[in-house]
Amino acid sequence: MLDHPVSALRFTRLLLTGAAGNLGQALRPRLKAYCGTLRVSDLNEMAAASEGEEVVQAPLEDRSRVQSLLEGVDAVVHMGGVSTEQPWEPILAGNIVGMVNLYEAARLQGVRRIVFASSNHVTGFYRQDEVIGPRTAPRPDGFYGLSKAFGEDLAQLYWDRWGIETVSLRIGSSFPEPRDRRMLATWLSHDDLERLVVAALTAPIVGHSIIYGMSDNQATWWDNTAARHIGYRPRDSSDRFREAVESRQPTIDVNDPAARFQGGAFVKAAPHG
Ligand code: NAI
Ligand code: 15L
Repeated sequence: MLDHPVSALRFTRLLLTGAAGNLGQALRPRLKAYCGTLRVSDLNEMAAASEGEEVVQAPLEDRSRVQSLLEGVDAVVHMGGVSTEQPWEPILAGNIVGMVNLYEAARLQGVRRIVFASSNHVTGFYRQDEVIGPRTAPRPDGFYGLSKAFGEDLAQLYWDRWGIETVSLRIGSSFPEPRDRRMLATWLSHDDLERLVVAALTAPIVGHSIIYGMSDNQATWWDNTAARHIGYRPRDSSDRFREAVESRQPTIDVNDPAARFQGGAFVKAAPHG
């Protein structure tokens, strides 16, 4: 949790989807500093509403419930959906139909900005010895990454056609600490996640911008120069965990696709497994 929010109470009502998930739970107490009312939503049960909160349990694939979900909302932080490689059906429901429902509801309810949790798995089939940027062509590493690429294209359509702004965050690995050698390059601390989401919500003009969600890690595969206008400056780094991670995982097998490609183990995850 940041000590000094850049601006308190900028929004009347913010919607946070995926509030029962890992990042939703991390963001829920943090986002309260930036709005009068925080509406939180998920497919699964969430903690009861505290003061200044509204809790709405709803599946993203239910069009009419998503319509009501966006009523009276200034902006959306969209963390909800399938977050790993899964069979196609739940990905279709949460990440494809759910995204269309969310953007249609935004259009009909007059919501002007969405911060979309995309993923580094949109570009998971670039190699770990390549440095790419937000404008590099997608190379998804599975159905999950493909669904996030769809989400980014949908966001672009709603900007071009209806002027709804989106920042698509290609989040790396946002956990309390990096868990393995790959995450030394992909790690995004929860404090930097908050900085990134707040920058995406408050930057004056974003159109549809794509930015990799990472901390200031010494080794990185992503160059965010093309998204400097968002004003995100990470303040954490995976470097302080390097020694511990490398001693836990002293070697890597360079012939293993999980060590060759940026998507790590996702590049060999069985979609129907
Ligand atoms: P998570 O799996 O813990 O949370 C996702 C939440 O979305 C869950 O609570 C789930 O119940 C909800 N959800 C799933 N399908 C739904 C549906 N059909 N309708 C309504 N809600 C549904 O994932 P996590 O780690 O919190 O990630 C949040 C978002 O950030 C996800 O969209 C994920 O793809 C993205 N992301 C996360 C990364 C990370 O390092 N944690 C990295 C890259 C992207
Ligand atoms: C993701 O997109 C997943 O949601 C998350 O669970 C992590 O595995 C992350 O990518 C990653 O690439 O480490």
